[in-house]
Formats: sequence, structure tokens, C-alpha cells
Amino acid sequence: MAFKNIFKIKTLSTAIGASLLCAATTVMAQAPAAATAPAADDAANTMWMGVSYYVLLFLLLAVIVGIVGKILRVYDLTSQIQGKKPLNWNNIMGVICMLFLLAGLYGAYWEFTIQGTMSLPEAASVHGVSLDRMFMVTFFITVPVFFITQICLFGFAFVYRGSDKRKAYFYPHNNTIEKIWTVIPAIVLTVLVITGFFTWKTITNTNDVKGEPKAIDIDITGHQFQFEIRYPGKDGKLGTKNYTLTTAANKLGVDFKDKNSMDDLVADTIFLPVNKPVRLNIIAQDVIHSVFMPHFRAQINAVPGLPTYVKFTPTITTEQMRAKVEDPKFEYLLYCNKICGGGHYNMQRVVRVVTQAQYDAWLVQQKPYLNDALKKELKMLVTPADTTGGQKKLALNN
Ligand SMILES: [Cu+2]
Repeated sequence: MAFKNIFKIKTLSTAIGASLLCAATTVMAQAPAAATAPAADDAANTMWMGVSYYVLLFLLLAVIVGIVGKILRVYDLTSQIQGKKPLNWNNIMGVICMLFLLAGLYGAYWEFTIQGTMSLPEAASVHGVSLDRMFMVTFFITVPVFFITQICLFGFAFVYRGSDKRKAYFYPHNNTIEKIWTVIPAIVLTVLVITGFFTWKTITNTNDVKGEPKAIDIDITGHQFQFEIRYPGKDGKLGTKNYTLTTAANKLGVDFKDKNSMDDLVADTIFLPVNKPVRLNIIAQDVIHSVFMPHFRAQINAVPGLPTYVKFTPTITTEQMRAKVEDPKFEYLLYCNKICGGGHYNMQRVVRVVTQAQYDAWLVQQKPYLNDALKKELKMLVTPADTTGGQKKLALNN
């Protein structure tokens, strides 16, 4: 359908009718829901009404633009019939281009000043600093290019708009210009991509590096709607898991045939010693979740059946960051950022970066994964009847 047909009277009335129907349905659907819905649903309702509001506003704006166009056309034709000078569409289009440029530049300024203040505080991990550096380099290269090209594009459309006083100069080709705008972006992009590749390589290499301290392994298991946290015990090694061993007491399916599992610990909060490498061993039990720690500039999916890893070294303690952001209640957080179901919004754990001494003191207070209920289930508890035989009964994993 040609664009001009959109404004045919039949199409226009159909669009208005559909919009009114949509508005009425939305309002009617929301009214009883809002009256009965618990407070937690209010945000979702408001959001939904917000979307309908903006869609309708856009349609209204489109209709207004269409009507103004029609009025101008009618005015133009009437003027021509009356023998008056017709409208100068070149001027109108030139002014529209200039207004669009000014509105766009103000929008970009607003983005930088208002949205910019909402950006994250400084990176709190070693690799986060190099990621931020890459971001800033890309930003300082692309932003001037953005402003120059937009100003030239719309500025030229305005300054050199069609006029009876001058004739357009036919300038079909210039090899030098072609070379400049091909070679310079190619070089810049190659440098950015190669730098990015090496940074990415160091981030995704989760193995321990020779000569550097061994990473602390922490087990993170995502399920609807929480992350379970398991720390290695004194041996510093996490025991293996096997999903077929999952029971009510053995929620993570830890395999106790592996001796390393015996002293593993469970925690509610993730404590990390500052300046020590940490490796998160990640998996999901139901749907895809994601382990997202924006302050450490780290994110990786938690996938059922596919272990993923993320290794990083925190560099700023929670206390130091509280002072930096001037918020005594600041906490680093680990969020799920995959929309994984109804309780997704609340799927998070506090991450606290502390000194080595604070970490050691905290770790000894954590409860063992192998608790009494699990020992009972695995028939590892020694009952008086067992002791008479002088042998401990140990039936692992049934
Ligand atoms: Cu999730």
C-alpha cells in the first residue's frame, strides 16, 4: 500500500476506530484488575497502561501529522487555483530537517546528562577496569563521529535545500573521499575489535594461571527463583555434583562419593576476599538464568545441563564502595537477568567484598552442606544400634 493511502479517509477512520477500541479494552481490562490485584501487581499494571498510553500517543501524533499534511495540501491547491504563489515545499522540508536536528541534538544532550548520571559506579574488578577503558575509547571515537555526521546530514539538507536561485552541482564520484571514509573506519574498527578480542580472551579464560594465586571456587546454582551458594570446606575443593542425586535434602545433587564434598559449606551471602581471584561454577536446575554482577562487569548464563564459569578479581571492598558512592547501605548484588518466570524480579544475592581476615572469620561460621537431615537420608548417621557392631554404617547416595 502506498504511503499516501494511509491517509485515505476509510483507512484513517479504521485506524481511529481500532485505537479507540484498544484504549477502551485496556481501560476496562485494567479497572477491575486494579481494584482486586494485590499491591505487588500494581507496578505491572501501571507498566502495561504506560505502554498503551505511549502507543496511543504515537498513533495520535501520526494522525495529527497526517491531518496537518492534508490541510497544507488543500491550502496549496487552493492558492494555485486562486493564482497565488504556491507553498515552497523545499523551505518547509529544509526547516523540518533543521528542527529534527535540533530536537535530536537536545535528545542526545539529555541522554548524556540525565541518563549518564544513572550509569554504574567505577568497576570493582580487575577486568572491569579494562572493559570500561574499552567502552570509553569506543565512546570517545564514536560520539564525535555521531555529532559531525548528524550535523552535516541535516545541516546540509537545510542550507542547500532546493532553490530557484542555484543549480545543484553534479558530483558523482571521488576516489580520494571513498578511500578516506573506507580506510579510516576500517583501521579504527580493526583496532577496537582486536583489543576487544584480547580483553575477552583474558576474561573468559577461567583456568588458574601459573604463578598467580589459585582462584577460590564457589558453586552457584540457579533455580526458580533463587541462587544456591556452596563454598568449598577446608580442603579448598568443591565436591562434584550429579543431578540424578537431587533430593529434598540434597537440593544440589552433591555426590558424596567424592571426598571433597564432605566439608562443603552453604551460604546465604557471597563473601569474597578483596584482591583474590574467584571462580564461580555456575549451573541451572530448571530454566536458563543468568549470573549478572554489574559492579564487577561480569555476566554469564546459568544453563541447565551446561556448566559455565566466570572468573574475576574484586578490587574494591563493600566498605570502600559505600564511601565512594556515599551510600552507607550500598551492597554489590548478583542478579538473574534472564526473564525466568514470575519471581524473576526478586532473584538476587548480596555479594560482600571484605578483607582476607573478615572472609576467614565469616567462612568458619558457615553451615556444612552435609547437615543432619542429609546424613539421615544418606544413612550416614550413627545410631546406638550401629555402634554395637563397632562399625559405622555408611551407605552413600543409597
Ligand atoms: Cu532467573
